[in-house]
Amino acid sequence: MSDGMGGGRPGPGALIFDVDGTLAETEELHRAAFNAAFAAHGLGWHWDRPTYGALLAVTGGKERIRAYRDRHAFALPRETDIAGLHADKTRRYGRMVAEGALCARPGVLSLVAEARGHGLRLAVATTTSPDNVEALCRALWQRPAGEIFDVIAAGDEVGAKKPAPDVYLLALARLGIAGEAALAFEDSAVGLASARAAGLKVVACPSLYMSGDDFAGAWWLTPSLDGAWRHIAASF
Ligand code: XBP
Ligand code: MG
Repeated sequence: MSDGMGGGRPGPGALIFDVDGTLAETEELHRAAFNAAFAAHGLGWHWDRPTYGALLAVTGGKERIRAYRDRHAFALPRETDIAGLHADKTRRYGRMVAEGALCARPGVLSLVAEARGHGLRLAVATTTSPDNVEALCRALWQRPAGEIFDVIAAGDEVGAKKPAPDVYLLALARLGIAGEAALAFEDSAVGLASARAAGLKVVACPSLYMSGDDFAGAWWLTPSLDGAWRHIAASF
């Protein structure tokens, strides 16, 4: 095994984390923020769990709103309304996160600490916005995102969102390493496909909404990241 960094230490040189569903079970809070924004804008829309579960196949909140509007032929007056509506949703989500509505998934905090302690670099490859990553890091670690992760790559920075490899390729480029030197962490088949297409091995840890996904192709499929560092250090 090589560390991908030329240092001779076994294991990966960097860990790249998905955010929603991987660091925390965020999607019920996203759903609440979408519904609150819809109500505030007088739209008469409400996404229940089955509706939202189906809509999660569309990655990205703006894209999800647009897909719902288009599928149901609801009229939103102008395209700009989607951006405004989504910005309102993001503000509401950020406030809920800051109020303490989320906690880390089991094993996440210790995995990040152990990887950091062993000299690995840490990155994020997410479909959500940098604002949401910031809010989540402050809630989970009580520290800014830039103190937890060396690199943050977000969906709006790339041409195509997951399952395209773009956001992982951007994270790798910012880390200055090749895909085989890093290990990705994902909760969904869409995220798994994105990371695999960028050349990464993937630890798949299905989230609540994604438990029915097909995770074939994962390097390691596990229900929890509790104790994950030991497995990774021994097996990568
Ligand atoms: C999952 C997503 C996101 C969130 C909503 O992202 O598809 O769109 O559901 O976030 P991840 P936004 O890659 O982190 O799993 O409304 O900010 O897009
Ligand atoms: Mg995810």
